[in-house]
Amino acid sequence: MSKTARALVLVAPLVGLTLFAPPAGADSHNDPSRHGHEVLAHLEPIPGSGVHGSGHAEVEFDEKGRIDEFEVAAHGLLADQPHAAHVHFGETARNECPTLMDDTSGDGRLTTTEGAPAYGPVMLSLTTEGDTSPESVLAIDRYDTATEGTINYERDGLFETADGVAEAIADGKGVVVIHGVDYNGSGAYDGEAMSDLNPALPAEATDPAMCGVLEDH
Ligand SMILES: [Cu+2]
Repeated sequence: MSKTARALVLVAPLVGLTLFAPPAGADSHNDPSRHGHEVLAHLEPIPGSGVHGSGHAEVEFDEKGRIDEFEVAAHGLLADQPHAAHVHFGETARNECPTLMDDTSGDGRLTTTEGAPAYGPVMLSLTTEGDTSPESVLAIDRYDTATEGTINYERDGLFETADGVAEAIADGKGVVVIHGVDYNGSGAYDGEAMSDLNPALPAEATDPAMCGVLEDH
């Protein structure tokens, strides 16, 4: 704690101020005061994706630290196509959005795999119904379609997560990634490059489009 902060902590109770919220991450996950705890992400285009737009995501936790509400709103995505969206997290990842420094192939585009050192593997699939585990990573018929390029995703109810995933997200390490781009401007997922995740799909269908880290605000 800085000298100034320490001085303020000492002074604040004296003057009846409640300026200081508990430091993020310092409280226990079982602390009932964490009820309603939420983390937010500002979503920005992935470098090299050709996407122009923005968005945000919001995750709410219940009193036991489980995820019980997830919202994602974004615009500027390829219109009227499904967009897979996930929370990525990895113990050894940088827990951030990738930059063109991660473009190991040097083609000026980031595949999902090239972004992994930044955001890690898929830990939660933001499907509209059914399973939300990494198994649903490309369950494309259960992801939102971007009507006129806009996604408004909202899912209530407890999300099943593997051990440590909800905690990692609550602690600001989860990265929201929306996939699906249109490099050639054709208005559809096509082109000669194939996906690094599924060789039967065009790369455009799975390359990352937007990204943001879920953090306390
Ligand atoms: Cu993903």
